[in-house]
Amino acid sequence: MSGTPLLDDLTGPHDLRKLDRGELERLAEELRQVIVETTARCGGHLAPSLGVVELTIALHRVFDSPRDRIIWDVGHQAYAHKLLTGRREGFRRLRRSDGCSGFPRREESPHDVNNPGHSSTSISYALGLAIARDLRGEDHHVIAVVGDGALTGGLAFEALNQAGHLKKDLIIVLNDNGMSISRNVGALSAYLTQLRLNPRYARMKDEVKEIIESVPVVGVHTDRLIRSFKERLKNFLIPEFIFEELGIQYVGPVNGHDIQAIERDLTLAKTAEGPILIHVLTEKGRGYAPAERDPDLFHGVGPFDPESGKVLGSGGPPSYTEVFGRVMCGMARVEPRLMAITAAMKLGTGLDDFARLFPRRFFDVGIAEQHAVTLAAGLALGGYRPVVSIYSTFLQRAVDQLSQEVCLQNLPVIFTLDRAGLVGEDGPTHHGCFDLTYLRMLPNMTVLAPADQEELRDMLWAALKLEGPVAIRYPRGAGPSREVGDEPRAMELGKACPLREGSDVCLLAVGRMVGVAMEAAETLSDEGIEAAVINARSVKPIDEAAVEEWGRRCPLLVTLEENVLAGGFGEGVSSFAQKAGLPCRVVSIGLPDTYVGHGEVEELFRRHGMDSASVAERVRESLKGTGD
Ligand SMILES: Cc1ncc(C[n+]2csc(CCOP(=O)(O)OP(=O)(O)O)c2C)c(N)n1
Repeated sequence: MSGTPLLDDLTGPHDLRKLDRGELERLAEELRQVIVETTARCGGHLAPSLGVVELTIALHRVFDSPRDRIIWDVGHQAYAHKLLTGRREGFRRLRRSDGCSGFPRREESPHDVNNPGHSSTSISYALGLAIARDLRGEDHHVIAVVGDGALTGGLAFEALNQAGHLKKDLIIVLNDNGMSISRNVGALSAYLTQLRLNPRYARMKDEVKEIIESVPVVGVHTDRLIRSFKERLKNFLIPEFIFEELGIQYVGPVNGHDIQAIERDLTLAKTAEGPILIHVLTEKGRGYAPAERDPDLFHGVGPFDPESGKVLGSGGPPSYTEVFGRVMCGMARVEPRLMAITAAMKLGTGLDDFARLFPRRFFDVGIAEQHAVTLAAGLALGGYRPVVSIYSTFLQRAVDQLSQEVCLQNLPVIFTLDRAGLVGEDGPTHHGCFDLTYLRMLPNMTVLAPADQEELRDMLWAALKLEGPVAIRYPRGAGPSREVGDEPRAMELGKACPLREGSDVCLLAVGRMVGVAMEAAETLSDEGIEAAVINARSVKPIDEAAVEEWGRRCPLLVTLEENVLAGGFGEGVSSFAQKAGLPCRVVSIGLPDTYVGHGEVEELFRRHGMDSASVAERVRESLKGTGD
């Protein structure tokens, strides 16, 4: 690796203005070098960050951050921004608990305006900040940097709608690389491609505008006719009018790897009145061949060999995601009504094979979780069996649709929530810590959590037979199953599964916590404390018969879940135990009422008293209090 003299000398973004053209290009190379080298060690969002290196340099040269406010949508592309704003040291331990977050964080730097992670929020934030600025009589700029993928989210449109109406000074930088995580989808994406690929529009638009405006208008009736004709002609010839019709000036497209060209347009935008959108064309993964070749894989990637681009540590037991994808294909072969829906996460949710094998039964709706759930409701009303696969954290977006559109009508929709529980390095915006709470509260919903990948397979097949909504949540990565065959075992939904006998304490565990409970039970056994372990499997309904039985056999019932305690499994068990008048004490172990930070999963488990040693200790302490 060569050195990074220019980056080493930077004390802050203001120093960027001292660099000449050649130096800026070399700085871009240095930034790429550090980003590749760091993500190769720590994992992270490589391809999105490589794509915006020149854009980030230009933004920090033209604007005066933190006085001017730069808001990154999702925030996964902000690595160059971090490096240019004095975080070189923390960046070395990117995404580790003692290093920089992988996303902008207000607590990390005054240059980070907000704490993003979920998509399509930047224009709303920016509009709010622009309104606040005007009310306070301030005069700084507000800039939202939003990707073409993020623009497929309904929230972005809600913000554009109001921005065009309020006419506040606001700069929207559309970072268009044609990619969401995978290739972007939808009519809007096709429209942007048209703008991108057809330079004719850029060349012609001024001429066309001039010609149309010069057509004379005479008489009221003719006036209306000509006006309408002019509008249609404009829309036909100059498709960027979609933004202009919304009241947002459009500039571009501009080459997103030409610092000077971007600076020209950004400088122009500084003097514009009202909202303005600059269409910047970038290449995802730019400057690192493996990421340019495979931007999907390098969107968010674990550690890899920087020379070859080979991802390290792949292979091994199948992940829950892989098992889900495989079972979906198996179920689709025997159930012709089965449909699969993803919200821009085809790869992440394991639906790539399904999409290839059953293209007419697969829908990528873009980053539109609310729509995904409602689309499923429509398909279910139409007689189909949709499976909606969304990460636990992103399904939070659609809680209202889960309630109103699915549960209220008791529709047979299967939800699979990948990345449930702690996800580790991506941190608080990405942990799936709330799903048991927001799913449990919904009438008609069945909520399941497998303890291993084989159980996931069995639950999916069992869920297919249910006539109402069912949600299955499982963690990131692999579980204890080494291999998973295709043939499902029969599973009675709603029944817990005893794994270990014991009469001193009963550990009633959900999902990944089953393994932790088993380990804790072994430790306790060595000390003469015999713990029963039950795999709860079903969080709703709770297996009340099992709770009753074990609550009468043991003086202490300990629930374990990878979810916040508020409204979770433990609360459900406690309230049942109280109602049934069980003689046992109930102690609940789960995540606290705080947002858990970023870091390795094992470390986060330890920190929050969820590893087997902490669980064993909690049991010892609690037994002291039972009086036995
Ligand atoms: C609500 C929500 N759903 C899904 C995601 C997962 N996600 C992260 S980045 C991304 C694609 C974003 O594409 P784009 O905005 O074009 O940015 P790019 O990565 O191409 O730079 C998705 C789907 C998310 N962050 N938030």
